[in-house]
Amino acid sequence: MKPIQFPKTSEQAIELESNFGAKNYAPLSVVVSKAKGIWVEDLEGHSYMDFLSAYSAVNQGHCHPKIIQALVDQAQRVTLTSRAFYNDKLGAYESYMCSYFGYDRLLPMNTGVEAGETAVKLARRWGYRVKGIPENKAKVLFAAGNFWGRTMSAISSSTDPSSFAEFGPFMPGFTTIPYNDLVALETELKDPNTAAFMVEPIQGEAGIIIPDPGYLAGVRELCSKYQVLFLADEVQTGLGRTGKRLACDYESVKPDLLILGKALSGGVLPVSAVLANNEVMLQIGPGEHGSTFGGNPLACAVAAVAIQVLEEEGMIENALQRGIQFRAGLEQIQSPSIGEIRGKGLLNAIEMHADHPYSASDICYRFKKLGLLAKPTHGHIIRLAPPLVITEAEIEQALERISEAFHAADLSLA
Ligand code: IF1
Repeated sequence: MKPIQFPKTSEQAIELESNFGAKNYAPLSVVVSKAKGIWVEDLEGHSYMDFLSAYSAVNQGHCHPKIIQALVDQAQRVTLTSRAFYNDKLGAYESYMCSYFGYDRLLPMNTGVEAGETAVKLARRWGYRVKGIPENKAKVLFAAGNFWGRTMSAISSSTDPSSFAEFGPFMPGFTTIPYNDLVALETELKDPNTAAFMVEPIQGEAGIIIPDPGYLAGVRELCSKYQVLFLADEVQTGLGRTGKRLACDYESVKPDLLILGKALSGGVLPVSAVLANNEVMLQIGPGEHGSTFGGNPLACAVAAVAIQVLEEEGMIENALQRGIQFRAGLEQIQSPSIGEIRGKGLLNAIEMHADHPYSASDICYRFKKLGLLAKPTHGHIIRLAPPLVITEAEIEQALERISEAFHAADLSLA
């Protein structure tokens, strides 16, 4: 068989995908061929500031040298043993993570949604065996506007038709309640069959929706009061993204189950995890859950360093400070199209007036021509989330490009 021929131009790359790929994405027309830190480069050598960070999977910056070195070193020893045997990295990684996040145990998976599924299974099993919910009657609550992946369970809890339409029938036992609404939450918590409430501390896909101060503390208090597990989906908000180790840290609340993914590997390979204490985690025994790649030594070696560099290189504090700088700069951009600017740390969004003559997509296309990559969510919201290694000067450079894009768009309407 002939060896594979990779494209030499962006046009060739796009055409190949157009001719042979599934159509489950409509990417921005940029073809990334290499990346380092906050910068990505296309096949023609144009550089761009990455303000999406692969949806917060490259918090540590693209191709972080220490993470790549951990990958290369481990890849030359052993990459996958399956869990039929032990490997020499998983136990140390579990111990390291449990100590870092303050839980008894860790269950390793690969993608964020697998960790979410794992958390729901643990919650249901705990509901039956500890809370005493009748078999197959466990209810799990989710917040409207949630996004935790694309599996049948995840879309069964979704309120976004683009996620669930025409994929039914759906997983039973899931109820959605309004986000940021403690009264609605308490009403559902009173149902003795409620086992868990899964919630993002800040909703990502919904458009960087930040709940009122006290919401997370209220969730914690009410879940404890009604013996319901609080599952925090920190796949996108975790690992420094919002300027704290976890977004839950803003209110010093500790969820019963912590769901991590994305930047857990620094964007190098899929690594996710659920952390919980013994009362929950030990409800699943040998042979009752697992995954071929879950807990593989390559993932453990990479993830350990991905966490280490977050701390060693002060990325979390940098996210806090750069976020303050970034939002202050965004507020200076006087454009009639800009409605609200919001965010925490380096998870930010510009919400444009939905009826404005130009769209978020138009602006993102202008960003691209000015050397900055971002993607709209829900039509008129632009998510702006660069890697946490971004410097003060690079924030200023990005603000210049963002400001220029809006002013050029406004001038085009004059
Ligand atoms: C796509 C969105 C972001 C997540 C939260 C779990 C998962 C995700 C809070 C599942 C994944 C990804 C999925 C990816 C794009 C991206 C995304 F736009 F889809 F919604 F980030 F906002 N919890 N989010 O955000 O993790 O299984 O993907 O590893 O589907 O296009 P995963």
